Amino acid sequence: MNEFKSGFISIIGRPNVGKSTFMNKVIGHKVAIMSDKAQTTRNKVQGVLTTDDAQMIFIDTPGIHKPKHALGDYMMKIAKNTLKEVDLIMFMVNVDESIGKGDEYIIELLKQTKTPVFLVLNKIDLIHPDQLLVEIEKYQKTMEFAEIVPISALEGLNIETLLTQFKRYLEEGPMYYPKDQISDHPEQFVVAELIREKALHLTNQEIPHAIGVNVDKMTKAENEKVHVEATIYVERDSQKGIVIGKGGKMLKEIGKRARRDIEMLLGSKVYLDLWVKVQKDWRNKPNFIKQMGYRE
Ligand code: GDP
Ligand code: MG
Ligand code: K
Repeated sequence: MNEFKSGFISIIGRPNVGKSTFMNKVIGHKVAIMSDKAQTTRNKVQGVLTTDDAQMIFIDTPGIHKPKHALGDYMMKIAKNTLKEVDLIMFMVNVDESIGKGDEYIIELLKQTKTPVFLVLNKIDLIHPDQLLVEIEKYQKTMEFAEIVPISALEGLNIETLLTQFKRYLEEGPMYYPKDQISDHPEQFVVAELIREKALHLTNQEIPHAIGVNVDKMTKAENEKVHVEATIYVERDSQKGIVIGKGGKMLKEIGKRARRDIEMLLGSKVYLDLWVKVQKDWRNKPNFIKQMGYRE
């Protein structure tokens, strides 16, 4: 019989290359949050894939970029620590875009770590096969990769091959998580992220990254609905107006859609109580960020 292998795999890549899409495809549950906007994933989200002979624990690293404000610094620290601790690094790029400043910055970081780095070229469904070879050559000039694997996370192309390659690099190890566990994330954080996702999506571009969500309370009495109380934080009064909408219409819609997803996540009926508060400049206040659950 084969030995059981296990390990931690960090997913790294600039925003919108498809990291969350990949996680969702592989894990098959909506744990990581998908969005067209940058930086939706702001905390480590682990997805656990358990097969007969291996367990892979994926960590969805926050989008690395040159820090612009306090939250940026905070994210960088999380990312750097993550890279040191994991067994494998999966560096994902969008093969349909040329190597950007963000990629170069990540490559500089990756060169400083001893952990094996897989280059995963995502979105091959968008390019001609000839172009793929050209792109591979370009990346090969930047640093030494353990493996280079082209995939389409969206269409599920070549993902099995990638997982097989991962397994080759993992060492014998324990089953860290029970078979049926897909995430070690506190439910409250996932709930907050689901609400944030709806708010971002519905207010579309009007409030790019000024929204934070905190779950203030989550309780369940026997045989009753789960009661969730959450606050949506914005930076300005005008943004509060947008999130609430005319006659509360927007907030109602955010709540309706978030509740649907939370019910799926928890497998239980949910009563969702949403509040909107203005907290000026919340992104630049490290203490406030900590209070909201962005852990170190
Ligand atoms: P993240 O910021 O790296 O987590 O990226 P997301 O997973 O949120 O994906 C960003 C966008 O790229 C979404 O609109 C996805 O549907 C899209 N996307 C992800 N993977 C693929 C892919 O393989 N092919 C195509 N065509 N689009 C993709
Ligand atoms: Mg993401
Ligand atoms: K939170």
